Amino acid sequence: MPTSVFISGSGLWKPEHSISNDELVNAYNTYADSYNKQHESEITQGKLVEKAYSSAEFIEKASGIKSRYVYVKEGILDPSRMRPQIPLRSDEDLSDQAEMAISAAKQAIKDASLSAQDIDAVIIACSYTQRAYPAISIEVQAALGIKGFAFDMLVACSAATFALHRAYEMIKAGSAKRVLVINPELTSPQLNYCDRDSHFIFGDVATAIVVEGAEHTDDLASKQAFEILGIKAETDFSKNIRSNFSYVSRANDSDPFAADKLFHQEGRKVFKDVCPMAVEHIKSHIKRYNLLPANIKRWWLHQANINMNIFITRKLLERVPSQEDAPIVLDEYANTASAGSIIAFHLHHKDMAMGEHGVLCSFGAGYSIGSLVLRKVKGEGR
Ligand code: CO8
Repeated sequence: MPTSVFISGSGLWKPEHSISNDELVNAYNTYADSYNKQHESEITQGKLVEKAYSSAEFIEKASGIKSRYVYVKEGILDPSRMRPQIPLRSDEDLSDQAEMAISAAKQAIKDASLSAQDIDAVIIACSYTQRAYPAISIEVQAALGIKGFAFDMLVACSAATFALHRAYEMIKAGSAKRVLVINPELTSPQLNYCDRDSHFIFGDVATAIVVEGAEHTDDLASKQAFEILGIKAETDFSKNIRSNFSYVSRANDSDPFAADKLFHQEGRKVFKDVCPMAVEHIKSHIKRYNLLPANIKRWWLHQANINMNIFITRKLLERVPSQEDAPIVLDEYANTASAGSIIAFHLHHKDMAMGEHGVLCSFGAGYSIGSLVLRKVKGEGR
């Protein structure tokens, strides 16, 4: 059984299309005008509420988001549609999510200096899978020619960290040697582009990480590696971030595409509830390894809101965090659900020196919080 577990490679795939705040707001405001005109009499009678305008300035100030990548742009900015128009694929074709996942996975495998045949388990971990079965992970496993086993798991914002936890445990238990954790976050089909409170929040992306066990870092093919010192997970039920999308809608005789079936949240409440939870969670986790916040070189935090991340790292460090302390990727990527902290890790770890520590942490829907304490043990750095 390997004595230690390492992250030896990472990958990031982003769609070729992006939407700026201005583009999004223009489309929404045109839609709002047409909605208000169409429902003028109900609005005057107080039966319906007038749709207020969205604002690019509000979005950037409230969230730090300037732009987002989208898998398919067509349809989203059409005021008469307000959702992406993703062509239906046949059962013979690779699914959209498998295709996204494979692009990120290939990069991660290459980054770990491995080939697909070296992997023996695949986890697809994200907020939604586009079908219930067969598992997207098994489709990816077959497409990459990986032996062993694969499964899908959904934990919303914490899917990626919770899957890394499972990979760590599987390696420690000896049930797998090298695990590929992939996060194809196809969020745009679940976003309510007709709701100004949430239309700006999410973007599409796929991330991947290779987790492997070894006795010594010399046994790893990869040129760089982070040892996973430990894992910590926490959940506390809350209805404040919710999607009621369900296969049961058919039996409920309810509209499967109604607003409550799409992402919706009480953003303010989430902010207030989750920030203190995340601070306490991280403090107690790093304490296990006799580390204090000042000993952590990098914070790869969940990317939901810039003000949330500043609040959390400020409480931890007792000073204003820099981009080097806690990288923010929201401006370019927006909230990519569970992939956010992995994007931050992927883009911002190569410069770290040997022996330096970092914390990867997700927080959000559930509520759920998942963290990993990492130490750089192989590779070039400063
Ligand atoms: N333009 C202009 N004004 C707006 C807009 C807009 N687009 N949206 C809201 N406003 C208005 C509000 O109506 C409100 O007006 P009033 O004061 O008249 O009521 C005013 O602006 C202030 O609104 P808020 O108090 O809501 O503004 P906040 O400063 O709280 O910012 C945020 C809103 C950005 C949503 C913020 O609350 C936030 O980010 N909170 C944290 C939420 C969070 O972390 N959520 C986790 C997300 S879930 C997740 O990560 C994974 C889920 C699974 C994936 C789902 C994929 C689809």
